[in-house]
Amino acid sequence: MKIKEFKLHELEMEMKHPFTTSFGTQTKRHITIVEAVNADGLSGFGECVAGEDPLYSEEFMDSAMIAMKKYFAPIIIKNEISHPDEVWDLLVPFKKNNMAKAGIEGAVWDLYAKENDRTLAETVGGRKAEVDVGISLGLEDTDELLLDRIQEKVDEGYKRIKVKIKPGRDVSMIRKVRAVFPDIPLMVDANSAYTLDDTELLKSLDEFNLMMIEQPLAAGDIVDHAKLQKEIKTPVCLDESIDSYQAAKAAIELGSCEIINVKVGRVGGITQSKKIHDLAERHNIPLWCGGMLEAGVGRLHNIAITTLSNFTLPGDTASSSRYWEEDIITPEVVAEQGVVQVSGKPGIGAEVDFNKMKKYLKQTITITE
Ligand code: OSB
Ligand code: MG
Repeated sequence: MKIKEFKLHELEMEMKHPFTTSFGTQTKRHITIVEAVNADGLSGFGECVAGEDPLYSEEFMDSAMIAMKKYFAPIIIKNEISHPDEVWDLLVPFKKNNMAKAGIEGAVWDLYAKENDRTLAETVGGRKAEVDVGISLGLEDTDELLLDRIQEKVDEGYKRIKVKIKPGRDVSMIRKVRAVFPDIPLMVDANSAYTLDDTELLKSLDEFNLMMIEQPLAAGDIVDHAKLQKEIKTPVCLDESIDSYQAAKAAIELGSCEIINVKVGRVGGITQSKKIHDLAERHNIPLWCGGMLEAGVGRLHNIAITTLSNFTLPGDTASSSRYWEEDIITPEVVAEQGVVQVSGKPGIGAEVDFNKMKKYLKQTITITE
């Protein structure tokens, strides 16, 4: 396949509700939609999930834009490729910048699937016709507000509820949640807010029958996570720590986690996600697909990857309406009773609606031969 040009559509989307984690509050989302166009004028779409600021990881939207424009798009245009797996090989001399790489690679995967008239899910090797989803709830100002949000999402049928925690908003808050919702599938995500000095506190979460605790310690603390997992009963799930196949291998070998959250952007794309998937499956480590407050294109990529066999736990790919008044795709992603149907249409399975996208568009940068 030959890519003739890439278009980088920079969007700014207002979120319906602010989303607060231990590292900050977000009220709008800066997103780059990557469009790969072939000689016949057929387009494939990817989404770069880098955040506004380098708070979740070292990447941020402006850095990713430069990396895509200056390095990654030109090198893919220059080379003829026979399969999207080759994108990683072409980009691997450039270190890290995984979300930028994944944005470019995702557009190539969608185009490849469309050229072959197959769904993206089938193309990556997935077999499921539907996927289970949960929802991630940010920190609220009061426990009462959080309880209301949980009730709303339980009523909508989400398969599990994830609650953000941070020091001072942890044990007593979760105790209240469990008092009101004793039986819901519940997990917590700390986004690296703790250290091993907090082991006793983290151990006290064991009494709440949580499905897992996501990323309690810093991203680089793969060794400390192994120590923590030995001390606590609640399964540790790693998010930020798993930024490569090598990191996944280290975490599995050291026993740093019992579960992995795969984010396509964080690991550098679908090819790397598949490699981590197969490794985890061989080691009986279940996976789920995390989210980065994606617009529709990223959501559909997440759904496609979730159709792989070892994604056995509900992911964070909730309905488009979770964050957006109006998403940029038609039809939007809709979860019904916590289940999303996988589209049978080629590629990501929905149209990118340029009329809708126009409302959010800041600029489009075109990279050609
Ligand atoms: O840690 O999983 C995370 C959002 C932005 C950055 C990091 C995380 C999250 C979420 C929300 O938890 C996931 C989503 O709904 O897209
Ligand atoms: Mg997380």
